[in-house]
Amino acid sequence: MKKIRVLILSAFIVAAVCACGSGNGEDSNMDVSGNGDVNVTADDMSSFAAGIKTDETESISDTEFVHNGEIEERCPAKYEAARNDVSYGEYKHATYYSQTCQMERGYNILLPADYSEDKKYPVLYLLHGIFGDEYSFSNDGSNKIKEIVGNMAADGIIDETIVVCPNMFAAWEADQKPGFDSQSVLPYDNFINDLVNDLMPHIEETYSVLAGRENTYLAGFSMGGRETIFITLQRPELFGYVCAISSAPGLVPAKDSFMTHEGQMSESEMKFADDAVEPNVFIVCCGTSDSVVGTFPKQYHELLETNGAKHIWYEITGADHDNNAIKSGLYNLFKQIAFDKSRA
Ligand code: FER
Repeated sequence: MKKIRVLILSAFIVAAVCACGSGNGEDSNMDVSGNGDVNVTADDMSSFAAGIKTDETESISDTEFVHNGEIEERCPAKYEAARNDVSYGEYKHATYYSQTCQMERGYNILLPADYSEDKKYPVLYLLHGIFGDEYSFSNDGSNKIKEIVGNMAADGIIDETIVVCPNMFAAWEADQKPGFDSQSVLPYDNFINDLVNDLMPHIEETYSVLAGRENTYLAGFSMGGRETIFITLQRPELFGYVCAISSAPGLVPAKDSFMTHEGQMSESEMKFADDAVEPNVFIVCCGTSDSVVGTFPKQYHELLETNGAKHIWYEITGADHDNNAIKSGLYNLFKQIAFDKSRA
């Protein structure tokens, strides 16, 4: 199954690149519309949602944790490996009513194993990639989210943390479907409204969470990384710690092999408002071998830098559009949180 997914995705990427280069798309998985945009009809797009599947054979460095502000490109084995003496949380599915979408919507929540109403916890909102839903991360054990958050808390590096995995496709009509064209990505751009006005209030009412930006974190992969940057720039007062991993194009006008992007904002708008409270930590990262979003995350970094928006940029040598990037981003986000809070 893993190999089939990789094959379908690889074939899709090659076909999309060819379709763009030649100006025609006659592959059976493709339907290239008159405006040059690509509509995906392949059934299994889960590799986009949560990253290209990797065989877990790569050796990872394993040094002692050092409490400093340095980025480590790879998540150390010590933090992604399941330990016998640590109890990990389990994902639970639940729903909330979204005024934004006018419908009941689902999310998965990873509560610490010993979650108790007597304690209060920080919350990480974690956004999936295109074609994904609230199961994209919870159904993929190889992203090691449970292990990374559980091990770092067990070692006392971070506080026990709740992870919320929403469905980022905030459609307002039942027949809207995700795809590679301007109309089909609008529900992703609408997620900011669902998150801020519906999901966050629901989480804060339903679970024992710590309020405020110091305790509210945002991260996302690919399409989720793009929306993470968008939401952070729009509402920096809500999120103190942010990580955008392998972010998809389209935040600013662009054209890639999948589609032409009108852009959610202009290049010069890609910054915080002059009087904004900025996040304490804002990471933008990407693998150096990303076969899906290429150098778009680097372009975002350069624009943020040009426009004076403080952030940390790093690359994960050799990582593709995959869980190596996701593990790295999450590990480094938690490491930065730990270091920043230790200095407070
Ligand atoms: C695009 C390239 C990649 C795009 C989205 C993606 C909407 C997202 C990939 C992913 O989420 O894995 O042009 O346009």
